[in-house]
Amino acid sequence: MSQPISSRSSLAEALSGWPPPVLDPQGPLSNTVTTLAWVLIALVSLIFLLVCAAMWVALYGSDELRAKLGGERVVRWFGLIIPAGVLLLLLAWGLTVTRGLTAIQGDELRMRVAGNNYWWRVTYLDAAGREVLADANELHIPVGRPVVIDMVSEDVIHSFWVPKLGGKMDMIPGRTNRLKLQADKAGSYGGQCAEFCGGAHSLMGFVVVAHEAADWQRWLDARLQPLPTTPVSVEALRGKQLFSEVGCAACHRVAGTTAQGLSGPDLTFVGARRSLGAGILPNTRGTLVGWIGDSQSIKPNNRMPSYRSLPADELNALAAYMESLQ
Ligand code: HEC
Ligand SMILES: [Cu+2]
Repeated sequence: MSQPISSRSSLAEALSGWPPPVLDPQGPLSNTVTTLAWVLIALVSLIFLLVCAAMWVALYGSDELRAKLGGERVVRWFGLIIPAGVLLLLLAWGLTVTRGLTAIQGDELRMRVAGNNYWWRVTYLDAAGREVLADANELHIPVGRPVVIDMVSEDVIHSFWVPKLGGKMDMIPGRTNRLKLQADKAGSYGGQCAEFCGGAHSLMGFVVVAHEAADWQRWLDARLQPLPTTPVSVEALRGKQLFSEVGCAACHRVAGTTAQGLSGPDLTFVGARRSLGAGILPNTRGTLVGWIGDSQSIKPNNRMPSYRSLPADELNALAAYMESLQ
Protein backbone atom coordinates (compact mmCIF):
# COMPACT_ATOMS: atom_id res chain seq x y z
CA MET A 1 0.00 0.00 0.00
CA SER A 2 1.54 3.30 -0.95
CA GLN A 3 1.02 6.32 1.24
CA PRO A 4 1.97 9.91 0.67
CA ILE A 5 5.22 10.66 2.49
CA SER A 6 3.51 13.34 4.55
CA SER A 7 1.28 10.76 6.22
CA ARG A 8 4.25 9.14 7.86
CA SER A 9 6.56 12.05 8.38
CA SER A 10 5.66 13.32 11.81
CA LEU A 11 5.98 11.34 14.99
CA ALA A 12 2.75 12.76 16.35
CA GLU A 13 0.89 11.53 13.30
CA ALA A 14 2.74 8.25 12.99
CA LEU A 15 1.94 7.49 16.57
CA SER A 16 -1.38 9.24 16.89
CA GLY A 17 -3.13 7.68 19.80
CA TRP A 18 0.12 7.25 21.70
CA PRO A 19 0.57 7.17 24.64
CA PRO A 20 -2.68 5.27 24.78
CA PRO A 21 -5.33 6.91 26.97
CA VAL A 22 -6.58 4.38 29.48
CA LEU A 23 -10.17 5.48 30.11
CA ASP A 24 -11.34 6.35 26.61
CA PRO A 25 -12.99 3.23 25.18
CA GLN A 26 -13.60 3.15 21.41
CA GLY A 27 -15.14 -0.27 20.94
CA PRO A 28 -17.71 -2.55 22.57
CA LEU A 29 -15.13 -4.73 24.28
CA SER A 30 -13.18 -1.89 25.84
CA ASN A 31 -16.53 -0.34 26.82
CA THR A 32 -17.24 -3.40 28.92
CA VAL A 33 -13.85 -3.23 30.61
CA THR A 34 -14.23 0.49 31.29
CA THR A 35 -17.74 0.08 32.74
CA LEU A 36 -16.44 -2.66 34.99
CA ALA A 37 -13.62 -0.38 36.12
CA TRP A 38 -15.96 2.54 36.90
CA VAL A 39 -18.42 0.40 38.84
CA LEU A 40 -15.59 -1.04 40.90
CA ILE A 41 -14.13 2.41 41.53
CA ALA A 42 -17.54 3.78 42.61
CA LEU A 43 -18.25 0.88 44.93
CA VAL A 44 -14.78 0.91 46.42
CA SER A 45 -15.07 4.65 47.07
CA LEU A 46 -18.40 4.16 48.84
CA ILE A 47 -16.95 1.43 51.03
CA PHE A 48 -13.91 3.57 51.73
CA LEU A 49 -16.16 6.40 52.94
CA LEU A 50 -18.08 3.98 55.18
CA VAL A 51 -14.80 2.76 56.69
CA CYS A 52 -13.70 6.37 57.27
CA ALA A 53 -17.01 7.09 59.00
CA ALA A 54 -16.62 4.02 61.22
CA MET A 55 -13.11 5.13 62.13
CA TRP A 56 -14.35 8.57 62.94
CA VAL A 57 -16.97 7.13 65.26
CA ALA A 58 -14.38 4.90 66.91
CA LEU A 59 -12.02 7.81 67.53
CA TYR A 60 -14.29 10.76 68.22
CA GLY A 61 -17.84 9.45 68.62
CA SER A 62 -19.74 9.86 71.86
CA ASP A 63 -19.73 6.90 74.25
CA GLU A 64 -23.38 6.35 73.49
CA LEU A 65 -22.78 6.16 69.72
CA ARG A 66 -19.76 3.90 70.12
CA ALA A 67 -21.69 1.54 72.34
CA LYS A 68 -24.44 1.39 69.77
CA LEU A 69 -22.12 0.68 66.81
CA GLY A 70 -19.56 -1.44 68.59
CA GLY A 71 -21.67 -4.50 69.28
CA GLU A 72 -20.96 -7.99 68.09
CA ARG A 73 -23.87 -7.79 65.66
CA VAL A 74 -22.35 -4.86 63.82
CA VAL A 75 -19.02 -6.65 63.53
CA ARG A 76 -20.73 -9.79 62.26
CA TRP A 77 -22.64 -7.91 59.60
CA PHE A 78 -20.17 -5.27 58.51
CA GLY A 79 -17.02 -7.30 59.09
CA LEU A 80 -18.15 -10.58 57.56
CA ILE A 81 -21.53 -10.97 55.93
CA ILE A 82 -21.73 -7.74 53.92
CA PRO A 83 -18.12 -7.80 52.64
CA ALA A 84 -18.44 -11.46 51.63
CA GLY A 85 -21.77 -10.76 49.91
CA VAL A 86 -20.44 -7.72 48.05
CA LEU A 87 -17.36 -9.62 46.85
CA LEU A 88 -19.43 -12.59 45.70
CA LEU A 89 -21.86 -10.37 43.81
CA LEU A 90 -19.03 -8.48 42.14
CA LEU A 91 -17.30 -11.71 41.18
CA ALA A 92 -20.46 -13.12 39.62
CA TRP A 93 -21.20 -9.88 37.79
CA GLY A 94 -17.58 -9.48 36.60
CA LEU A 95 -17.48 -13.02 35.27
CA THR A 96 -20.79 -12.54 33.46
CA VAL A 97 -19.95 -9.27 31.73
CA THR A 98 -16.47 -10.37 30.74
CA ARG A 99 -17.58 -13.69 29.26
CA GLY A 100 -18.27 -11.99 25.94
CA LEU A 101 -14.72 -10.68 25.87
CA THR A 102 -13.28 -14.02 24.89
CA ALA A 103 -16.20 -16.01 23.45
CA ILE A 104 -15.62 -16.95 19.80
CA GLN A 105 -18.59 -16.62 17.45
CA GLY A 106 -16.94 -17.67 14.20
CA ASP A 107 -17.20 -14.51 12.11
CA GLU A 108 -14.17 -12.85 13.70
CA LEU A 109 -10.98 -11.96 11.92
CA ARG A 110 -8.24 -14.22 13.24
CA MET A 111 -4.68 -13.16 13.93
CA ARG A 112 -1.67 -14.23 15.91
CA VAL A 113 0.70 -11.84 17.65
CA ALA A 114 3.96 -13.06 19.15
CA GLY A 115 5.81 -10.95 21.70
CA ASN A 116 9.57 -10.73 21.20
CA ASN A 117 12.20 -8.63 22.97
CA TYR A 118 11.27 -5.84 21.97
CA TRP A 119 8.92 -6.06 19.02
CA TRP A 120 5.78 -7.88 17.83
CA ARG A 121 5.49 -10.59 15.16
CA VAL A 122 2.08 -10.20 13.53
CA THR A 123 0.43 -12.97 11.50
CA TYR A 124 -2.94 -12.85 9.75
CA LEU A 125 -4.77 -16.19 9.75
CA ASP A 126 -7.64 -17.62 7.74
CA ALA A 127 -10.75 -19.10 9.38
CA ALA A 128 -8.98 -22.46 9.73
CA GLY A 129 -6.02 -20.87 11.48
CA ARG A 130 -3.60 -21.12 8.54
CA GLU A 131 -1.09 -18.30 8.00
CA VAL A 132 -2.09 -15.86 5.30
CA LEU A 133 0.22 -12.90 5.74
CA ALA A 134 3.24 -12.00 7.89
CA ASP A 135 4.05 -8.54 9.20
CA ALA A 136 5.34 -6.84 12.34
CA ASN A 137 4.61 -4.08 14.84
CA GLU A 138 1.36 -2.99 13.22
CA LEU A 139 -2.08 -4.60 13.11
CA HIS A 140 -4.56 -3.66 10.42
CA ILE A 141 -8.16 -4.51 11.26
CA PRO A 142 -11.60 -3.80 9.79
CA VAL A 143 -13.99 -1.51 11.67
CA GLY A 144 -17.03 -3.11 13.31
CA ARG A 145 -15.78 -6.69 13.19
CA PRO A 146 -14.33 -8.46 16.20
CA VAL A 147 -10.76 -9.65 15.89
CA VAL A 148 -9.59 -12.68 17.82
CA ILE A 149 -5.88 -12.66 18.47
CA ASP A 150 -3.88 -15.68 19.59
CA MET A 151 -1.27 -14.33 21.96
CA VAL A 152 2.05 -16.13 22.19
CA SER A 153 5.58 -15.28 23.25
CA GLU A 154 8.85 -16.28 21.66
CA ASP A 155 11.02 -15.40 24.67
CA VAL A 156 9.82 -13.95 27.99
CA ILE A 157 6.44 -12.80 29.30
CA HIS A 158 5.01 -9.78 27.52
CA SER A 159 1.60 -8.19 27.73
CA PHE A 160 -0.39 -6.91 24.78
CA TRP A 161 -2.46 -3.83 25.52
CA VAL A 162 -4.50 -1.45 23.35
CA PRO A 163 -6.54 0.35 25.99
CA LYS A 164 -8.98 2.00 23.59
CA LEU A 165 -9.97 -1.26 21.92
CA GLY A 166 -9.95 -4.04 24.45
CA GLY A 167 -8.49 -5.65 27.50
CA LYS A 168 -4.93 -6.48 28.32
CA MET A 169 -3.54 -9.97 27.79
CA ASP A 170 -0.32 -11.61 28.92
CA MET A 171 1.81 -13.44 26.38
CA ILE A 172 3.34 -16.41 28.13
CA PRO A 173 5.98 -18.70 26.64
CA GLY A 174 4.55 -22.12 25.81
CA ARG A 175 0.91 -21.00 26.06
CA THR A 176 -1.66 -19.48 23.74
CA ASN A 177 -3.93 -16.87 25.28
CA ARG A 178 -6.79 -15.27 23.39
CA LEU A 179 -7.83 -11.65 23.25
CA LYS A 180 -10.70 -10.08 21.36
CA LEU A 181 -10.55 -6.53 20.04
CA GLN A 182 -13.02 -4.42 18.15
CA ALA A 183 -12.87 -0.89 16.81
CA ASP A 184 -16.03 1.09 16.09
CA LYS A 185 -14.27 3.94 14.32
CA ALA A 186 -11.52 4.04 11.71
CA GLY A 187 -8.23 5.43 12.97
CA SER A 188 -5.01 4.40 14.60
CA TYR A 189 -4.86 3.22 18.18
CA GLY A 190 -1.68 3.05 20.19
CA GLY A 191 -0.63 -0.06 22.08
CA GLN A 192 2.14 -0.91 24.47
CA CYS A 193 3.78 -3.90 26.10
CA ALA A 194 2.41 -3.84 29.64
CA GLU A 195 4.65 -6.39 31.35
CA PHE A 196 8.27 -5.60 32.09
CA CYS A 197 10.26 -7.78 29.70
CA GLY A 198 13.80 -6.38 29.74
CA GLY A 199 15.84 -3.25 29.12
CA ALA A 200 13.91 -1.80 26.18
CA HIS A 201 10.47 -2.75 27.52
CA SER A 202 9.16 0.80 27.67
CA LEU A 203 10.10 1.21 24.00
CA MET A 204 7.98 -1.74 22.91
CA GLY A 205 4.94 -0.14 21.36
CA PHE A 206 2.76 -0.87 18.35
CA VAL A 207 -0.14 0.56 16.40
CA VAL A 208 -3.53 -0.89 15.52
CA VAL A 209 -4.90 0.69 12.35
CA ALA A 210 -8.66 0.27 11.90
CA HIS A 211 -9.93 0.66 8.32
CA GLU A 212 -13.49 0.79 6.98
CA ALA A 213 -14.38 -2.80 6.04
CA ALA A 214 -14.08 -2.28 2.26
CA ASP A 215 -10.78 -0.41 2.61
CA TRP A 216 -9.44 -3.18 4.79
CA GLN A 217 -10.36 -5.82 2.20
CA ARG A 218 -8.58 -3.77 -0.47
CA TRP A 219 -5.57 -3.42 1.81
CA LEU A 220 -5.45 -7.19 2.37
CA ASP A 221 -5.95 -8.02 -1.31
CA ALA A 222 -3.12 -5.66 -2.25
CA ARG A 223 -0.81 -7.34 0.25
CA LEU A 224 -1.64 -10.77 -1.11
CA GLN A 225 -0.66 -9.80 -4.66
CA PRO A 226 2.65 -11.17 -5.98
CA LEU A 227 5.44 -8.79 -4.97
CA PRO A 228 7.47 -6.81 -7.49
CA THR A 229 10.80 -8.58 -8.01
CA THR A 230 12.94 -5.65 -9.15
CA PRO A 231 13.71 -2.74 -6.80
CA VAL A 232 12.29 0.64 -7.69
CA SER A 233 15.61 2.48 -8.09
CA VAL A 234 19.31 1.89 -8.60
CA GLU A 235 19.90 2.99 -5.02
CA ALA A 236 17.33 0.52 -3.71
CA LEU A 237 18.92 -2.22 -5.83
CA ARG A 238 22.29 -1.45 -4.25
CA GLY A 239 20.55 -1.60 -0.86
CA LYS A 240 19.09 -4.98 -1.70
CA GLN A 241 22.56 -6.36 -2.47
CA LEU A 242 23.97 -4.86 0.73
CA PHE A 243 21.09 -6.37 2.68
CA SER A 244 22.49 -9.84 2.05
CA GLU A 245 26.17 -8.82 1.97
CA VAL A 246 26.27 -7.21 5.42
CA GLY A 247 24.13 -9.89 7.05
CA CYS A 248 20.72 -8.25 7.52
CA ALA A 249 19.13 -11.23 5.77
CA ALA A 250 20.25 -13.54 8.58
CA CYS A 251 17.69 -11.97 10.90
CA HIS A 252 15.09 -10.48 8.58
CA ARG A 253 12.69 -11.91 6.06
CA VAL A 254 11.69 -10.11 2.86
CA ALA A 255 9.14 -12.30 1.06
CA GLY A 256 10.07 -13.19 -2.51
CA THR A 257 13.82 -12.77 -1.87
CA THR A 258 16.56 -14.94 -0.40
CA ALA A 259 16.27 -13.06 2.91
CA GLN A 260 14.44 -15.49 5.18
CA GLY A 261 15.75 -14.70 8.67
CA LEU A 262 13.15 -14.92 11.41
CA SER A 263 14.83 -13.56 14.53
CA GLY A 264 13.92 -9.95 13.63
CA PRO A 265 10.74 -8.33 12.32
CA ASP A 266 9.47 -9.29 8.86
CA LEU A 267 10.48 -6.44 6.53
CA THR A 268 8.41 -7.37 3.45
CA PHE A 269 6.23 -4.28 3.97
CA VAL A 270 8.48 -2.20 6.21
CA GLY A 271 8.23 0.79 3.86
CA ALA A 272 4.50 1.00 4.51
CA ARG A 273 4.78 1.01 8.29
CA ARG A 274 3.80 4.15 10.15
CA SER A 275 6.58 3.73 12.65
CA LEU A 276 9.96 2.06 13.13
CA GLY A 277 11.51 0.22 16.05
CA ALA A 278 8.14 -1.00 17.41
CA GLY A 279 6.28 2.27 17.52
CA ILE A 280 9.07 4.57 18.65
CA LEU A 281 10.12 6.53 15.53
CA PRO A 282 8.26 7.88 12.53
CA ASN A 283 9.20 6.00 9.36
CA THR A 284 11.23 8.31 7.14
CA ARG A 285 14.48 8.09 5.14
CA GLY A 286 16.28 9.90 7.95
CA THR A 287 15.04 7.67 10.76
CA LEU A 288 15.75 4.55 8.67
CA VAL A 289 19.35 5.65 8.19
CA GLY A 290 19.60 6.50 11.89
CA TRP A 291 18.07 3.20 12.97
CA ILE A 292 20.28 1.00 10.76
CA GLY A 293 23.41 2.95 11.61
CA ASP A 294 22.88 3.04 15.37
CA SER A 295 19.72 1.40 16.65
CA GLN A 296 21.50 0.74 19.96
CA SER A 297 21.60 4.45 20.77
CA ILE A 298 17.97 4.92 19.76
CA LYS A 299 16.67 1.83 21.57
CA PRO A 300 19.32 0.61 24.01
CA ASN A 301 19.41 -3.19 24.53
CA ASN A 302 17.38 -4.03 21.45
CA ARG A 303 18.46 -7.21 19.63
CA MET A 304 19.72 -5.60 16.41
CA PRO A 305 23.42 -4.65 16.20
CA SER A 306 24.32 -1.05 15.28
CA TYR A 307 26.03 -0.74 11.89
CA ARG A 308 28.30 2.16 12.86
CA SER A 309 31.03 1.16 10.41
CA LEU A 310 28.85 1.37 7.29
CA PRO A 311 29.56 4.51 5.23
CA ALA A 312 26.74 7.01 4.73
CA ASP A 313 26.08 6.05 1.12
CA GLU A 314 25.59 2.40 2.06
CA LEU A 315 23.25 3.31 4.94
CA ASN A 316 21.31 5.45 2.50
CA ALA A 317 21.07 2.64 -0.03
CA LEU A 318 19.83 0.25 2.67
CA ALA A 319 17.28 2.85 3.77
CA ALA A 320 16.16 3.34 0.16
CA TYR A 321 15.66 -0.42 -0.13
CA MET A 322 13.64 -0.44 3.12
CA GLU A 323 11.48 2.43 1.86
CA SER A 324 10.81 0.57 -1.38
CA LEU A 325 9.39 -2.44 0.47
CA GLN A 326 5.67 -1.70 0.59
C1 HEC B 1 21.06 -10.09 14.79
C2 HEC B 1 19.83 -9.93 14.05
C3 HEC B 1 19.66 -8.68 13.19
C4 HEC B 1 20.46 -8.23 12.17
C5 HEC B 1 21.77 -8.83 11.68
C6 HEC B 1 19.79 -7.07 11.63
N1 HEC B 1 18.64 -6.82 12.30
FE1 HEC B 1 17.29 -5.38 11.89
N2 HEC B 1 16.23 -5.88 13.52
C7 HEC B 1 16.52 -6.94 14.35
C8 HEC B 1 15.61 -6.90 15.46
C9 HEC B 1 15.58 -7.90 16.62
C10 HEC B 1 14.78 -5.78 15.28
C11 HEC B 1 13.69 -5.30 16.21
C12 HEC B 1 14.30 -4.30 17.15
C13 HEC B 1 13.31 -3.74 18.12
O1 HEC B 1 12.45 -2.95 17.70
O2 HEC B 1 13.40 -4.07 19.30
C14 HEC B 1 15.20 -5.17 14.03
C15 HEC B 1 14.57 -4.07 13.47
C16 HEC B 1 14.87 -3.58 12.21
C17 HEC B 1 14.10 -2.55 11.53
C18 HEC B 1 12.85 -1.89 12.05
C19 HEC B 1 11.67 -2.73 11.72
C20 HEC B 1 10.38 -2.25 12.31
O3 HEC B 1 9.35 -2.78 11.98
O4 HEC B 1 10.39 -1.35 13.14
C21 HEC B 1 14.71 -2.34 10.32
C22 HEC B 1 14.29 -1.37 9.25
C23 HEC B 1 15.85 -3.22 10.27
N3 HEC B 1 15.90 -3.97 11.43
C24 HEC B 1 16.74 -3.27 9.22
C25 HEC B 1 17.92 -4.00 9.26
C26 HEC B 1 18.98 -3.86 8.29
C27 HEC B 1 18.92 -2.96 7.07
C28 HEC B 1 19.97 -4.69 8.68
C29 HEC B 1 21.34 -4.86 8.05
C30 HEC B 1 22.15 -3.68 7.93
C31 HEC B 1 19.54 -5.37 9.89
N4 HEC B 1 18.29 -4.91 10.21
C32 HEC B 1 20.26 -6.32 10.57
C33 HEC B 1 17.48 -7.89 14.18
C34 HEC B 1 18.51 -7.79 13.26
CU1 LIG C 1 7.57 -6.36 26.64
